[in-house]
Amino acid sequence: MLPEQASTVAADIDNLYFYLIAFSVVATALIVALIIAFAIRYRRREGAEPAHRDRENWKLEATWIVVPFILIIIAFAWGANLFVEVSVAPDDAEEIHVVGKQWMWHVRHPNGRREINELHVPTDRPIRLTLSSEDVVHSFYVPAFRVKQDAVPGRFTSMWFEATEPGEYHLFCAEYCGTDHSRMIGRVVALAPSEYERWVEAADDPLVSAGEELFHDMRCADCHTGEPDATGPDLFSRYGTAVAVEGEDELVRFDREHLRRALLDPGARVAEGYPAVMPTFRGRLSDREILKLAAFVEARAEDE
Ligand code: HEC
Ligand SMILES: [Cu+2]
Repeated sequence: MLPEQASTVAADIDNLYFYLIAFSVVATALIVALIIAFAIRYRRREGAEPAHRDRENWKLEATWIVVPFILIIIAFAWGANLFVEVSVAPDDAEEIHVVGKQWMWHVRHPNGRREINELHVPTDRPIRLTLSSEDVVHSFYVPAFRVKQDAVPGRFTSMWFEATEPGEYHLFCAEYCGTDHSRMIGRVVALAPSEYERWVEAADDPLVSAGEELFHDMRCADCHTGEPDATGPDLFSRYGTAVAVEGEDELVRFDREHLRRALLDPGARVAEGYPAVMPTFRGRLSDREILKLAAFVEARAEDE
């Protein structure tokens, strides 16, 4: 019913939540039941007007004041305690910078490694994210960790978590931020600490990261999502292979040159089975930018 619990605070937060729900359900049921029972029992009847009687029952009065009071104070103390725990990062937390921008997340690791719409973190180590925004308010939300924090332009905010289970988790923008808000999604990849070290130390080619940013900025990612129902083909699985082109018997090799031609003259070679809706980027992309895009597609293709 709930997303998996993949951080140190997730179980505590769920337990508090269940406690509040249980309290509300029991209190509501009790009140509704009493209203109905009293309405029937003391309804107005012909010839049987109930007489007014003064009755005092201090025990009953004390019970319905003291019991809910204690239950609510428990919720308050528990919630305040948890709130402080979730708000204050441990001193030894590792700091990662995250910048929200319509409509993507830029991530920068302590050693300078960057990524987009993805956040790699080690498990069993507290991580503090320092968030900011380049344009409007976004919100960094990882349901499996039970953490969410706004990224606000003109100021830094922060959040922290400690992942407990290696795996991939959803990352959502949880603040409506414009047209493509619903597509401002990504993933958090929790790796065992040794694997994270290897990942973060891996060479980060500036050409590739510039290409990745262009890929998002030029909206390539809108059509080339990699999903089976996407408008355009999955470039990363096709790059380096021979692909079928409309109206040609022979397959053509998907290399840098094919990519360049697809961008500058998309109508000339249309991938078989796809509509010819790829816009031309002639005049909108410089040769250098095409090189960056090619470097990114090539690097991602090698990863897969
Ligand atoms: C409006 C949707 C759309 C956008 C935006 C878009 N493409 Fe495409 N792209 C397509 C479609 C559909 C095809 C397949 C038909 C074709 O080849 O013309 C395609 C084909 C391609 C191909 C050839 C793939 C193959 O397998 O033969 C490449 C390379 C490519 N696109 C790269 C890009 C890059 C890089 C960008 C961003 C600068 C981009 N596209 C933006 C829809 C899009
Ligand atoms: Cu957003």
